[in-house]
Amino acid sequence: MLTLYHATNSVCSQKARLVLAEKNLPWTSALVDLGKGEQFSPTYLALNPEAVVPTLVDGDLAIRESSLVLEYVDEVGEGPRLMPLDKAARVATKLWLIRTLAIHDAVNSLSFASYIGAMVHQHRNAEEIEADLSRLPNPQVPAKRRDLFANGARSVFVEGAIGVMSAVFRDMEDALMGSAYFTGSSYGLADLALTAYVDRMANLGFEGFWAGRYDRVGPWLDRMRSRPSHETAIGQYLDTELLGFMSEQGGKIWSEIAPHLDVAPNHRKSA
Ligand SMILES: N[C@@H](CCC(=O)N[C@@H](CS)C(=O)NCC(=O)O)C(=O)O
Repeated sequence: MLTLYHATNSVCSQKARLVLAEKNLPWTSALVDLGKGEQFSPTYLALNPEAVVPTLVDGDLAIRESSLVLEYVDEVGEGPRLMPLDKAARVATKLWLIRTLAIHDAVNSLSFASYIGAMVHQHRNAEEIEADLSRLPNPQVPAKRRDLFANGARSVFVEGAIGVMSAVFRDMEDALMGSAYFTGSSYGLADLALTAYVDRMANLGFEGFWAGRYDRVGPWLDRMRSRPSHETAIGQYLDTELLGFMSEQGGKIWSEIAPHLDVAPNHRKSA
């Protein structure tokens, strides 16, 4: 039996739960409460030294990195493969999976500049925040978080995130030209991997990245949200209070984001 170490509202955990739902595989849930610092327990660090979720455990194999989890579950699960068989579609899928590292970093910056930052400041004082940051194994992460906590939407990381996501939505629109899915005529791993990030952007009230600019992204998100896997993997873990908080906090920084949407290199509106 597979065991998934995951957190309720983490985008990478959502990806892992989505693939388990799409492949209809049974799994044991091991929730890791990031707010309580459970990711730093010696038991969890032995599975995932980066102290991040998700980790999928299959026997004595611990799989870290959500994109690897997607590929692994797709391979071990029965039923139609979510990794396309067509060579070009497979390359395109792998490129999107690699790109999710940058997308994750950008969505993480936008989340910390808005609702996560607000949540942390509601529950922790400055000393506690520093103590939390000092436990993070990757020294680049505290530097980034300090900047986001101090500068919010004016952080250089938000500026970078806007550029990354502007280019991502432009390329999504191009990929959706002529097909309902990112890598061909059927739902695949690229659609699955991107769902959690676009869903988070919409929950933060950042639909302006695509609405009125790229006509195919909104309907694609609606299609992803109408799949039963969305409720199983994402919807049931989000309560209305949290959704309200996310959109309220996202709304507070949107006016600082919107004027910069065209900073993506080679930005162009699709015909
Ligand atoms: N590249 C990793 C990123 C994992 C990651 O950063 N996970 C976040 C949640 S989405 C996390 O565990 N953060 C821990 C923390 O904020 O302390 C993956 O895709 O699995």
